[in-house]
Amino acid sequence: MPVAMKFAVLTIFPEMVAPFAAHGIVRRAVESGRVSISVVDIREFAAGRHRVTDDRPYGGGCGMVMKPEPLAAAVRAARRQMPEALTVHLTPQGRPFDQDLARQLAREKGLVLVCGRYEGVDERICQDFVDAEISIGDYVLTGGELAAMVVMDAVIRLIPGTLGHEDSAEQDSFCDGLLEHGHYTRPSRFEGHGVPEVLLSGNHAEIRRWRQETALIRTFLKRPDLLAQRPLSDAETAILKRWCRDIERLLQRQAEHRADASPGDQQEG
Ligand code: 6GU
Repeated sequence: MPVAMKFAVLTIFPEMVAPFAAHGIVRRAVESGRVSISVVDIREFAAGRHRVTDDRPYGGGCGMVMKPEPLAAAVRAARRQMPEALTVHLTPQGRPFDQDLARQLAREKGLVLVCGRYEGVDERICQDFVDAEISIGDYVLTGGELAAMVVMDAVIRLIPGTLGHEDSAEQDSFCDGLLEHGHYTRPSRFEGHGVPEVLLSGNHAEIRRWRQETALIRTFLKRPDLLAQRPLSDAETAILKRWCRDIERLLQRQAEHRADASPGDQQEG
């Protein structure tokens, strides 16, 4: 099995990243040879007896900055091993990571993931040694390691053959821009709650329709922003129109009830 994707993670905390490759689907991807993950200790590229990787910021201020020389040497060494790889710096200043970007990265031959620590890395590294900057969200982490693992996880599961079922990645949340429908397994009653009848019916066309409908309505209720930027299919438009009609009919019936009620009843309500 030729390696489909090579990762190198550059960090001063290799022990934090190493266990990532030891579990679940990621582990299987590595063991099958589809994926390789090498964790590179930036400190090994630092000079001197103390192998210092950070220093005080020019201009003063609090916090430390990662020195450029060890980072540059580590990036160069990783690129020598993986000449076709894209070098990515994980930073809150980067492009927001999402499923589209994960799909894009899954087409690369390799990724060199540069994890910063302290207040940041020397700006000259950002300019000259990095092809892309990625952020995993609008919050601040103490370092890029968790972000690198998030990116690797999302990318690895998109590499053909890494998931058990070949079609699993196509059925994901976000694959078609919607959240997923709900999932149920045995028992059929749990603490007073049943399972939607249709899922027990064995009618696969009906089940597909139910899943499509609940995925759409759930997305509308939980993440309307996802629908706003995505064209609706004819079937989806029909589903939403039917819900609109049902809601209008309900409101109409309520209005009729109020009109039927006597003035005395109305004062009580
Ligand atoms: Cl990539 N790094 C850090 N340090 N904080 C973050 C981040 C990355 N993405 C969101 N917050």
